[in-house]
Amino acid sequence: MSKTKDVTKNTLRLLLGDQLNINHTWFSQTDDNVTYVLMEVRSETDYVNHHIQKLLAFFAAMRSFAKEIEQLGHRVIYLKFNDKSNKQSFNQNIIQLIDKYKFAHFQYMEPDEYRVDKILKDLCKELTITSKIVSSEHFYTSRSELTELFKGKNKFLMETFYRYMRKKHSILMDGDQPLKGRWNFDAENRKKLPKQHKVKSPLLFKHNLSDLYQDIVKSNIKHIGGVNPSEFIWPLNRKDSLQLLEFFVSDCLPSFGLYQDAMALNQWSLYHSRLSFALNVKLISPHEVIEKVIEAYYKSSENIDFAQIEGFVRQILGWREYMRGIYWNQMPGYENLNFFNHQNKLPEWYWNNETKMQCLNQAIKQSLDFAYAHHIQRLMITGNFALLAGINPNEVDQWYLGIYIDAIEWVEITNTRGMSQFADGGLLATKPYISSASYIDKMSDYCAGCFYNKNLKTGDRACPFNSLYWNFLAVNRKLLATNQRMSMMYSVWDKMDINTQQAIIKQAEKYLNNMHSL
Ligand code: FAD
Ligand code: DLZ
Repeated sequence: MSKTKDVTKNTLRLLLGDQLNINHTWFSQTDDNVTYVLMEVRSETDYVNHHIQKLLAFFAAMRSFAKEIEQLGHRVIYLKFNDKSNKQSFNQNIIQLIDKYKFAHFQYMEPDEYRVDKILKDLCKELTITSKIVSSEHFYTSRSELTELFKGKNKFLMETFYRYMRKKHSILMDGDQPLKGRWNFDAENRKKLPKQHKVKSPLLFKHNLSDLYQDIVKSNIKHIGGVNPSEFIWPLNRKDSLQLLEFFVSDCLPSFGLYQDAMALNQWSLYHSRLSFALNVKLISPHEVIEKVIEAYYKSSENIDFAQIEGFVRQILGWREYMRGIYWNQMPGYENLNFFNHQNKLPEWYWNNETKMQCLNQAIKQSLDFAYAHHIQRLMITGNFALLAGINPNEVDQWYLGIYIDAIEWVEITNTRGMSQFADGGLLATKPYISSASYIDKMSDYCAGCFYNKNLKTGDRACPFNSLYWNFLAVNRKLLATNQRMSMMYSVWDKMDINTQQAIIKQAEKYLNNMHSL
């Protein structure tokens, strides 16, 4: 550890709110010539209407990380959102700090978001001191790895990418073949939750963030959703994150894949890991999560079926890295895609869950209560409805980016605009993820007791998903009929008599014209 401070070597290193990686080489030794800065800025809090739990989680985790590295002996500047000297944007604060402390070098880690990447690149062009960008040392892949893998292709199949990753990193492999002889165990997974099945209560933390909450309210930072700030439930530091991983492995992993697509009334996270926030802010790494899960399998393969392990590894090694690759392949421009030219407004009830559709009511209520919904709720309930109802993808993105604790653009927009809204015309999904009530009923108990009737396509009590589903197919026939994977649905539609078809379209139009009161 160097104790002398040389002004000519004086370096400022920026840490973004999602760069809380204590295992980064930057922290392997202390250096008095290096100062770290973390900043809570209104440019980041105000670009979307965030859930209050997301704001609290980001700020509390950033504050805790700053304290941790300071205790290790690093020099740290921390700008709180209500500090008088805070200029409220990354670039203005950095310029001010360089001026004040005469830093001679500026360094930052690769941001995960294109917008922030551009802000910092533009800033570096303006600075009169030297600057350097380094890896965040978090992901398995580099930003450009997917682009290189699919060079010359116009379809980027996740399955191809996933197999490449399994082989490259020797994960769940037997030589060059997949362990257990298959790449995919989806057929064994994805069951409905049996009646009377009891899921153990999730591990919830109880952090007291009352003071921070009061300060946010006082500062008028706009936000949505509810919270009990004196018992904040999300992991805020590395210790919490590791504990949550332990809980997942012991209590959820044995049933993860099996009930991965299940949905149930009053069960907000089922067997999901709820690790996405900790992962996305880099409190925990994808490598250690995967290693822990595989280790658990080898320790007790009699309790944990291989299908569960493969299902989970696919999410992190496959989907997560794949989405990051797609993001850097497609940005900028992805944020403007609108394949179906959807222009409808998001119904008001997405913000207050006041809808009679029980599935949407449940998924939105828990999103407002916990800043969390699991994948199939995001895809097949809120996303499915938005797509069938022709909502403008900009509005859909704003909602997803604001409401979820784990929402950072690189992983939000690819999932929302790409996977869920098919706004990229099928770059990453081979067909739109849409369904009528029958899928929702198959995978959940939401339809029982709902105001609407899952079996009806027309009439005042007909489940809106039914007519909207067929209407979507009819309206978008030109864009979708050439897709082989849609042909079965079109042949079912074509077999309906014309009167039935007309009645369904009329019903859908009625619902679309009254979407806000559904
Ligand atoms: P688990 O079900 O336990 O899965 C484990 C981990 O796998 C997750 O923590 C996550 O890191 C990774 N993972 C799983 N599915 C995906 C996926 N499709 N893409 C990327 N990583 C995945 N995930 C985000 O992290 N941030 C988002 O903003 C986000 N927005 C989404 C929007 C829509 C419309 C959809 C359909 C999905 C979105 N996802 C997003 C992906 C996924 O729904 C969440 O990662 C998951 O629900 C987080 O909960 P969990 O940690 O309990 O996940
Ligand atoms: C999401 C978020 C919020 C709400 N606030 C901050 C902040 O004040 N300071 C910060 O450094 N980061 C914040 N973030 C995360 C960023 O908006 C952004 O998504 C990531 O840093 C991009 O990689």
